[in-house]
Amino acid sequence: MKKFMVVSGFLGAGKTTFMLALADYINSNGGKASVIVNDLGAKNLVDARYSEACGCKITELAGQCICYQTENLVDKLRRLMDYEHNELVMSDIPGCGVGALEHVYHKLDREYHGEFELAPFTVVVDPERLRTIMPEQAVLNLPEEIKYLFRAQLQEADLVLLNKIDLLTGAEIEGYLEFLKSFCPDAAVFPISAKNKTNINRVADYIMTHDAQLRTVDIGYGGPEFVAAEQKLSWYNRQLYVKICCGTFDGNAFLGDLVEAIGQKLKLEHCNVPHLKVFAEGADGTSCKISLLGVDYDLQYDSRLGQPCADLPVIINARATCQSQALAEIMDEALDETVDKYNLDAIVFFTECFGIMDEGRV
Ligand SMILES: Nc1nc2c(ncn2[C@@H]2O[C@H](COP(=O)(O)OP(=O)(O)O)[C@@H](O)[C@H]2O)c(=O)[nH]1
Ligand SMILES: [Mg+2]
Repeated sequence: MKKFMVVSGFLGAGKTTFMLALADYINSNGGKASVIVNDLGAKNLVDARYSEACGCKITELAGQCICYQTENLVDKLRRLMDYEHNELVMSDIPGCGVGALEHVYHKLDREYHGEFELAPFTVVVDPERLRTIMPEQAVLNLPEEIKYLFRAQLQEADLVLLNKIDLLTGAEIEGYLEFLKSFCPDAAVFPISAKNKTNINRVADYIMTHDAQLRTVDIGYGGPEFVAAEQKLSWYNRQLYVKICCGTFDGNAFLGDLVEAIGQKLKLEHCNVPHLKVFAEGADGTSCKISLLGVDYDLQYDSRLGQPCADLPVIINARATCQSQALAEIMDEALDETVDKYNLDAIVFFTECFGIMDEGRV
C-alpha cells in the first residue's frame, strides 16, 4: 500500500503536532509513516527543524505551496514510498492554504492515476477559531475576511479532526462536534488532542482503512473572497545568531521575551499574528520552540533548552495579519530591544517578508 494524505487546517490549528503524533503512533506499532513539511519561504523553517528535534525524520518542501509543485511532490513521494517503503506519507499545506483538494488530490488522480492511494483529505481544526463561524459568531482579533479560510478548509475535508480537546469540557466537545457534523455532512469527525496523543489510534485506523472521496467542491478558489482573505496575511521568515561577549545567558527567557516584544508591538499597531514560531537549538542538542497563536494569548513553550547558552542560532517564522513593511519594522525593533536587554550581539543572516499574494506563492 502507498497512501498519501494531505493535512490542511488554519495557522496554529495543530497540523504539525498531529502529523508528528500520527507518524510516531504508526512507526511505534509496526508500520512506517513519514512526514513532508510544506510551508512558504526559504528552507530551514521552524516546523522542519522542530520536527527533526522531536526525532521525526522529515522531508522539507519549502518555497511554494505543494499545490504548485506537483512534480517535486511526486519525486519525493516516489522516494519515500518506493525506496523507503513508507505505507503512509503525509504532508501539510501552508496554514492559509485552500485548494489542495483540487490542486493536489484531483491532479494526482488525473495525472498519476493509480500510482498513489489517496487517504482521506484531513483538516485539523482549532476550537477557538472555529467559534468564529459557529452560530455564536465569536469575535476574535482577526480580520473578518479570514473566516473565508476557515469555511473553505472545512468544505474540502473528508476527515475533520477537532483538535486541542485537552483544553475543553465534555459539553464543549459535544457542542463543537455537533456543529462540525452539520457543517461537514460528508466528512467523518473525530475529537483529538494531538499534544496528548488522544484518539490518534482511532484516527490512524480510520486513515489506513478509508480512501479519499475525491469530491468536487467549489470553494471559490481565486475569487473575491479568497483574494480578500489571502491579502490580509503576511509571511516573515528570519534566521539569526546571537551571542554574549562573556558568560552565558538564559536562552529560553531571551526567546520568550523576544516573542512577547513582537506580540506587544503588533498589538499596539492593531495587528495580529495567527501563528508566530521561534526555534533555537543549543550546543547540547536541546532546543527551545515557542508558539504564539495571537496577540491576545499567552505564548507556549513546546520545548526548552536544557542549559544556559553562550550563543544561539535562532529561526523566527511569523504569519501575521499586518502589512509586510510594518511587520518587518516591528521585527527589527523587537529584536534590537531584546538583544539589548540580554547584552547580546545579533547577526542576522537571512530575512524574507512577503505578502501572501506576492509572487504567486499560493
Ligand atoms: N493544548 C493543546 N495544544 C496543542 C495541541 N496541538 C497543538 N497544540 C499547540 O498549538 C500550537 C500550534 O501547533 P502546530 O502543530 O505548530 O500548528 P500548525 O500551525 O497547524 O502546524 C503549538 O504550540 C502546539 O503545541 C493540542 O492537542 N492541545
Ligand atoms: Mg505547522
